[in-house]
Amino acid sequence: MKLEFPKGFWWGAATSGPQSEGRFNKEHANVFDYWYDIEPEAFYNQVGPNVASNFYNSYKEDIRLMKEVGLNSVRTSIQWTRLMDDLEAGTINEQNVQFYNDVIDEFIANGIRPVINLHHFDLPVELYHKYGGWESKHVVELFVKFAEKCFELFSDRVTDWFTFNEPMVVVEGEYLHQFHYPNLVDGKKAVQVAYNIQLASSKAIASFRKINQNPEGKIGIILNLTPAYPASNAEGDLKASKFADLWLNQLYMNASALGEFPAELVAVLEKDQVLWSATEEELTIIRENTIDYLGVNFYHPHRVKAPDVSADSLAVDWLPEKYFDEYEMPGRRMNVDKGWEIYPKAVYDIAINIRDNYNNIEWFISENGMGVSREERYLNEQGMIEDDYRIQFIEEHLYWLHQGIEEGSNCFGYHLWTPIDCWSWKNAYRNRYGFISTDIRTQKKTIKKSGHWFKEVAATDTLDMTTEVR
Ligand code: BGP
Repeated sequence: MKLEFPKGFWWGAATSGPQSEGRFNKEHANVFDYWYDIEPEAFYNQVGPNVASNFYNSYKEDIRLMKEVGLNSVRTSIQWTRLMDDLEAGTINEQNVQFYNDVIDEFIANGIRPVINLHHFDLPVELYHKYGGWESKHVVELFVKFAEKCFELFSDRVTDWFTFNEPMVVVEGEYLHQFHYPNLVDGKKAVQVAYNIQLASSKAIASFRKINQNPEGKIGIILNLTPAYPASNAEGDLKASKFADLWLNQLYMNASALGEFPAELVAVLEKDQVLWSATEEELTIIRENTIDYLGVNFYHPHRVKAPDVSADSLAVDWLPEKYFDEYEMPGRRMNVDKGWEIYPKAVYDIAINIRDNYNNIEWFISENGMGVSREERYLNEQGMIEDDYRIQFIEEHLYWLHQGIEEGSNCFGYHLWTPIDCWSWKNAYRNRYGFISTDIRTQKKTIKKSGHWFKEVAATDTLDMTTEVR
């Protein structure tokens, strides 16, 4: 079966500054840099972000490899902690401006569209220590200063911009589930942080509209828009799924794409006395500065059920999870290494949701991928990793994406996480996702079987399915 994708489709991959560059020549530390400095044992094999995949030093060779696997677009992020000199004054570090200029020019010279994101989990830690990080509206202003510098410096060549990667993961990691420094559990703060990040995104978009130098320029946000499937049709499970969808998906999706937070969510937060503090002026900024397009990261679905314990018996003050519990569906198909369910059809459900509920806004899959550990198990005699499981994984997701496009969803691309195996936060280099492998001792990089395979798909805009879709 051959599936044709629209001409001009983005065939690419995504990484981020903090996960690929390494900390070379950086004046500031982000929350992960700092966490590693104070508690290296929290990271898999005690490997931190100091070298990552060495992109700061090897970007020329790395981009050449990305070209070799046929990518026509690549997302990375500009690190706030690298670009800026004085965070308050909004002054820049000239040497690092040069670095990002060189990277952008190198992508363009290799025929690769640079897609630039501004925040990928990398809050400067000093802004947490001084102001409470995203709890503070002053930090929102400092982020906008950084964003404005990026637009001034690079929007002559960069046409594709995104404000935040997975803001809900920042909320969960920093304020609910303890996987991003400062590892707090505080539902009320989490709600304010969720709001402040949306405000930061909308304000950055407002600045973009004034500063952008390129008539082709567009700006959006990257969301992990993951369906929250109910465990059953029982009323409690449906209610749980409804709230999970409001909190996990609609909060950012509605505010970013439609300019309004979902009224039902606001009503619940108000009733529970945890609603964010917002001014009319801020809400107007959010209303008037919606996104041009959207990136969707999809790895695994959420499955939810009615909570086991009654909400009022929870020990902590307020948590969104008082309204839903995670549900492990019997017989679910798993990527055991990462512990995530594999459910490719969700991509179709996402496509239809965007088509029907969000004015069929333009969007692309900005991350999808399969993290596998000890991939050297699959090395062949020529030294290439034969990652047929990854080819199958991509094919199945592309199949359902294609189906969504056929039915009118306005999707313009697919990016794998990630071009070159990179550093994965707490998991460090445990699970590998790339088209290209990295030997972290020598930094030798080698194209995997999936990379060679993808080149053909990208060159022809055609997927010749070898996998039976399940
Ligand atoms: C996404 C992040 C990426 C990347 C990816 C893989 O949520 O945007 O930065 O890390 O997940 O997940 P992990 O690194 O946890 O294996």
